[in-house]
Amino acid sequence: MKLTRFLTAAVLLAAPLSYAQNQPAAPQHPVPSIQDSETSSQKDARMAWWRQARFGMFIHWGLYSIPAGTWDGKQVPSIGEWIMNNASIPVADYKSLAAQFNPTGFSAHDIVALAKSAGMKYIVITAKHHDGFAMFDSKANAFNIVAATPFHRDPLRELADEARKQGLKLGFYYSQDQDWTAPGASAILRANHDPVTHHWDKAQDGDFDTYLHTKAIPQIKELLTNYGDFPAVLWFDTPTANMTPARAAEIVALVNQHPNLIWNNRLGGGYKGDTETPEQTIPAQGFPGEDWESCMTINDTWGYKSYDTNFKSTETLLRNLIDIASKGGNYLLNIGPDSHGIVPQPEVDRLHAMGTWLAVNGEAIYGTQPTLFGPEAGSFSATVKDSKGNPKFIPAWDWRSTTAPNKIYIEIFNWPPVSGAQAAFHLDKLPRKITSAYLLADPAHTPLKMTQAGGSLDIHLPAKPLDPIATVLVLETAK
Ligand code: JFZ
Repeated sequence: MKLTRFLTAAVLLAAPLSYAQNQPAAPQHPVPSIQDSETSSQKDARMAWWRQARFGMFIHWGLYSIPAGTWDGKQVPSIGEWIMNNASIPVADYKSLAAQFNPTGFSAHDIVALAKSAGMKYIVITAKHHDGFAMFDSKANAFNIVAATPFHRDPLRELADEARKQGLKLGFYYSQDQDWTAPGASAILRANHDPVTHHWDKAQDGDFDTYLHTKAIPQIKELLTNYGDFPAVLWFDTPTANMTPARAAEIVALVNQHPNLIWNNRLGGGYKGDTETPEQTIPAQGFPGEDWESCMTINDTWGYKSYDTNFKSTETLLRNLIDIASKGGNYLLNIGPDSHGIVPQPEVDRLHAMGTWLAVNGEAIYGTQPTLFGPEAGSFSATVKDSKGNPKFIPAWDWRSTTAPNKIYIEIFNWPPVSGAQAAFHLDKLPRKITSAYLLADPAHTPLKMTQAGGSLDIHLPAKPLDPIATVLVLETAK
């Protein structure tokens, strides 16, 4: 009773509810970010292309593609871009790799065309990873691809020009906190996931603010000002305790000057950014009401490793994309070009296969809304616990669903059993009235027979799926 009265009073005292929801959140940061002050409709406009996109290409590419997972004749376990840290490579030795970096096989045209043919709508590339090597023309710091290598080209500029030509968005990953070759910056001891400064070379010792003011901030400025309308996305990573609210605020003051920019939740200092970034996992129910993006490797490394051939199947990759879309997220799928700038053929093959599927079925993915059902995604185990001790989510792989204003899409992985000459797709509960049904891969969109019994519906399907991985059933709905 009391609560109801309080709520009524609160609503009456505030402006009408819709208006109240459209008000900026109270700034609680040293420098308020755009997210702190914009209205929800401004946010919708800023996020519109990203929400439509659903599928992007992550590129981890840098000097680490030269050792490619091997140092001093020994294979170094774990992800390739961490080799300097994992093998405790001295700063001078690692920096000397730059002199041999001459990736003449790199073609911005081909990489953008690859992303496009895969059905990806944006690219996020490592402008500077934790090793501190800038993959762009930097006046702020000489350890970069133009000044320190025989290549002398700026791949970010070439990618920006191509992305613009081919109609994709381009974003930059920038490791703002960890930098293993810059004095004073952070280094995390990965083995322990220990967020303390872990230096293995006295050349790494120094003052964090000096690093921030002489390298990170000037380079972020360069990235924000030298590439025209790009970056569309700034992808920060691995903030440690060094990324205090006050330091993060200095970066926020910069990104605030680019009101269309989208940035992730990995800046640090208490800033939430725009996007949740689950890594190597797809959350059981997504992040309802939030923008999120699962980033994943295509094998087991981000940066190229010559001997990592554990490539995920096209089936797994497509299921991931569809699973993510059905939960309202984006899929940022990584490729790792080698030291010549060439994308490994198994990666190219899988992206082409995904693009072939999307060319037919993309309508069920791009710009769609999450499922109106839910249980089809799987369930929490009553007995098995996850690493945090919570019930483990066990995904089911029969089907997923995505939603449009007048359509429900059912992406069928596991074709229903045939009875007689036909299979049938059964739905118990109908969230909307279904007026007709057809298969998206059927060019004629031949109407499928439907039988209704009580509240449930059976759609009669052909005996065999139209696609070996996922056949999309379209249900036209009265809104
Ligand atoms: C980071 C990087 O260290 C890695 O090299 C790669 O770039 C990846 C995309 O991001 O690794 C992380 C960051 C965050 C988590 C795990 C690994 N996390 O939040 O679980």
